Amino acid sequence: MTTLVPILGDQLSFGIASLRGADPGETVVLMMEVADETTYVRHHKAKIAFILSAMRHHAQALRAAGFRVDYVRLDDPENSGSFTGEVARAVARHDPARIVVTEAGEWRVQAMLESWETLFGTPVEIRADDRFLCSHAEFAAWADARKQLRMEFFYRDMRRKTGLLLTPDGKPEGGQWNFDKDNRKPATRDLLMPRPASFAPDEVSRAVIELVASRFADHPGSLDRFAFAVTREQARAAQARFLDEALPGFGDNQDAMLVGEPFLWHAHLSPYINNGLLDPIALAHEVEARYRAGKVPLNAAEGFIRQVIGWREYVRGIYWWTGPDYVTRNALGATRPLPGFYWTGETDMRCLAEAIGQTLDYAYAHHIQRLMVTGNFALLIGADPAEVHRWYLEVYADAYEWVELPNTLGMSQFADGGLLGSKPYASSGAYINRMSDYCGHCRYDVAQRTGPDACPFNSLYWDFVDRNRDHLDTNQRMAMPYRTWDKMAPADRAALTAQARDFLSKLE
Ligand code: FAD
Ligand code: DLZ
Ligand code: SF4
Repeated sequence: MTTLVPILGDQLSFGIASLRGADPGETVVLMMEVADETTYVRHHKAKIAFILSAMRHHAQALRAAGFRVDYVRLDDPENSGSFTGEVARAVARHDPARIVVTEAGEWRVQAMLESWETLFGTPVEIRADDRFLCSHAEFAAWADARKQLRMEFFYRDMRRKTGLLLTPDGKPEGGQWNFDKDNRKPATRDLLMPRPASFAPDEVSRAVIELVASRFADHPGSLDRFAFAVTREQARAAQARFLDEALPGFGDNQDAMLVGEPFLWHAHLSPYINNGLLDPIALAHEVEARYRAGKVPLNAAEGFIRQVIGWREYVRGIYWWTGPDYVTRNALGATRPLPGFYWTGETDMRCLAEAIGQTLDYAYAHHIQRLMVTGNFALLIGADPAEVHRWYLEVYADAYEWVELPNTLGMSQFADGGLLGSKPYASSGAYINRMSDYCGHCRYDVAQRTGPDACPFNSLYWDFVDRNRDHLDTNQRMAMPYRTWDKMAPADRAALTAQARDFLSKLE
């Protein structure tokens, strides 16, 4: 009685639901490197290499634990190129009595899983992915009961559910649920700045890198700085390094940006959390333990825990609750193509050159770079949200649709009309100047709004506000910008509009 257990590339957790209770003697684990997954968008080369290398190492670890693993490589001449095609071939090879699989991380793949029972005439059990705190049903019950969704209230429920950072009588530690207002310090250079752990590619990674370099030469990004953890042990070492060195400064520096510093005090753990090498809930408990041991301040511990049990769970909830057509939303009617420099980093706007350049080098940018630099610029120019979504899904090593799409389309591009967040994350150059040293290294002057040296973000911001008045002027949180715009002298408004339109007309 063989059970076939397909394990997808983001299901590399030993405790994955589909393997729970499995008898290694009667189980065949199927892992599949397939062309459909590597090319449904043009993933960054390093992202593909990371995912495939981690899969190959996970297969070795499962074998060491006594499982029989049927592993299909990308260059296997018989490879059909799709999950469904590979499960079909595996059914023919192993004649399983049943298939057990953990639900997929996105609608596209979930539809495949749901087709298998009819296609193969074999019983298929699809198990819930319980690596998350909040089930789909629980999120739906929470969201259906509300007129307006706000992460902050969802987050408090997750704190209560886990008991994280609560006093013995159930109150938030420090008397507040959220210490975000303490987490907005601009970055200053520090010789002792933490560095995330990096790992020289081993033989398995080197083989994958070679495969990716030849097969995906036209995909964006570089393989030259590949230093990802690809085993559970390495990912745990990366986690330990973060907890010891960067976490204490995480809160204070969370929104900061510095030229030539891609990582700052951020964890750089999302690729490992999202593919299953690390357990996010255990990590949140570790962070709490560091706080209770007096090793990290409350604003750092709370800030980090909020990202993991708040934002991460909330965006997943939104993704599954809104349905497969969330991706088509375009509340602001934006249609402009993304400029070509998103794939090269070649622009004289220093903030964008930094954020995009490091993205192409490392398949990584931190949250504020994604939101307030590349996301903000795309929003201001009126870029097509579907295209912006594709770009983010391609270029980040941590990007899977369930987490990337709500962050991009909802939080960053306001294309869901304010379902996920209460106001557009649009800003002039002043925000970037306050939180970074980019402007001091830029050919533009952040203090100027018009003229050849004016920072483009300034006029683009006001043009965005003016252009989207029909969509935004009933939003309470936009009242101030509209008041300011209306109070401006007509000649100033006209000059800003002309400046922005001239800039936009010259974008590719
Ligand atoms: P840290 O800043 O150190 O944060 C700690 C952890 O919290 C992260 O590892 C991550 O697991 C979690 N986290 C933080 N913020 C979020 C969030 N908004 N949503 C979900 N998890 C969060 N994150 C992804 O994991 N995958 C994506 O594809 C992705 N796309 C994004 C697109 C846009 C436009 C924006 C604005 C944000 C996106 N994020 C995405 C969220 C966030 O930027 C990344 O999780 C974070 O930068 C990962 O780096 P880190 O591990 O150093 O995170
Ligand atoms: C992202 C990705 C890539 C690039 N390649 C593979 C692959 O070859 N095999 C695989 O199992 N998974 C891959 N993945 C991750 C899947 O796309 C991910 O598991 C699904 O999006 C989950 O819904
Ligand atoms: Fe970016 Fe403007 Fe600052 Fe240049 S001046 S780095 S374009 S915000």
